[in-house]
Amino acid sequence: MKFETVSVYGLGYIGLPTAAMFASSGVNVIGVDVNNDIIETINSGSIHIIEPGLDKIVSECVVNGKLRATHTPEEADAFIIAVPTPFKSTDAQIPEPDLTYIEQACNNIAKVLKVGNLVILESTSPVGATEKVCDWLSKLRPDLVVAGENITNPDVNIAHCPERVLPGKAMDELITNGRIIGGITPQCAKVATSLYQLFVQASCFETDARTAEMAKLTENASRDLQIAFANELSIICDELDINVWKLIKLANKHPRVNILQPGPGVGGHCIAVDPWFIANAAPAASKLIKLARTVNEDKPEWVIKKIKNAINTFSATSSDLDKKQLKIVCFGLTFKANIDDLRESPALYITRQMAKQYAGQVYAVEPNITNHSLLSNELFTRVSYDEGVDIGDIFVLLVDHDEFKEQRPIEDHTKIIIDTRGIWSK
Ligand code: SAJ
Repeated sequence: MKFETVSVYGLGYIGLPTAAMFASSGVNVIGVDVNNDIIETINSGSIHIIEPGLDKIVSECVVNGKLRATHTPEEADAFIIAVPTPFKSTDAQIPEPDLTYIEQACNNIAKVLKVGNLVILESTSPVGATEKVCDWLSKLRPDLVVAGENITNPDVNIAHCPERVLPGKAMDELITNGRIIGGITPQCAKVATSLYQLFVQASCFETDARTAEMAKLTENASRDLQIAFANELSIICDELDINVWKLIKLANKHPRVNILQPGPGVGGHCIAVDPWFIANAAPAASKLIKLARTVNEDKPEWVIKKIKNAINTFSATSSDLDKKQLKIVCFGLTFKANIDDLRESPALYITRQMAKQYAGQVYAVEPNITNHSLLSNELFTRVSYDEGVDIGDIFVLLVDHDEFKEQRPIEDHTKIIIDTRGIWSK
């Protein structure tokens, strides 16, 4: 099948890099988004997110006419849905996935769908979501035969091809990562594979849609579990006065052991979310998955308790004036190293909680957030690395940005250091 035009719904962290990849392989790409600011930014050749290498490709493809953004659906050969799948806002113990954005994308695609089209769901989705896409589209377009079980030669092929790229390395990983291609039928998977082969240099592994949905959730749940193990170890080692990073380095010398790194908690919009999609679908059977989530969700509170203990230690040996002038400096606010993404960041949560309780005494160093309006209404004060080092009494290392590894470590032994990432804990 020939793909001359591809339309990508949702121009965020996944949709825009994917749209840029198709456009740079010579396909005409129409990006569709609900946000007018995003549409204007892209049509002017710029981007609204930070992803190394993306700005150059977008600007080239906009100039050569291969990529444009709009909020109105237009005809295309293939449609890719890359919209968010958040939780419903309920008080349920296990959060429930919200497929509203996928349904809205289907409503729009249905307006321009035609015989021979391919529709791909890339958004991380609970098991069964791709079948729902088939149901929605066939109800909206009864004149078309939409892919489904036992339907041979449908007018519209449908597949789930989950995105699996690491933020910060998306442009490389889009090309070099293997793809899981879950067709509603084997024929749908084949058609979808031929689309991704336009730019993916690694293998495309074909399977059914439900297995592909579960595979993506499984990858992130597995990482969550491994991080939970590292986080639990860090708490145990703190009680036993053992350096957890040295311990992990030693244990990892075993040929079959590969423990991940502890941190202040798990952030981002993937690993902290996707395991709940499994737990929501099979609550009784997902014991370990739920427990790992709880361990990782509790870690920021443990760090806060550590900081409060440090404040008490400082206060026990200080004058009333020194207590009043105590300054806590938090290093890093993003959800992980060397990115500008604050979504679900445990570092930001910890800094905000401290700033609420110690008004005027909390400072933050974050070299990667240059857009100051993003953190303009915070109760903490932003300072440079050097200022932070000069003014602080308690230093809390929350994100292992390269800048923090490269710059001078804090040498003054009268200061208290809480290093949640192990880069200063020598
Ligand atoms: N983290 C640790 N210790 C570690 C590794 C990570 O505390 O050893 C923390 C990070 O600091 C961060 C969080 O976990 O707060 C998540 O970071 P990450 O680098 O593990 O993952 P993400 O969320 O940036 O991207 C993940 C990736 N999934 C896997 O590696 C299995 C990526 O490939 C997915 O495409 C992405 O989720 C997604 O979009 O689903």
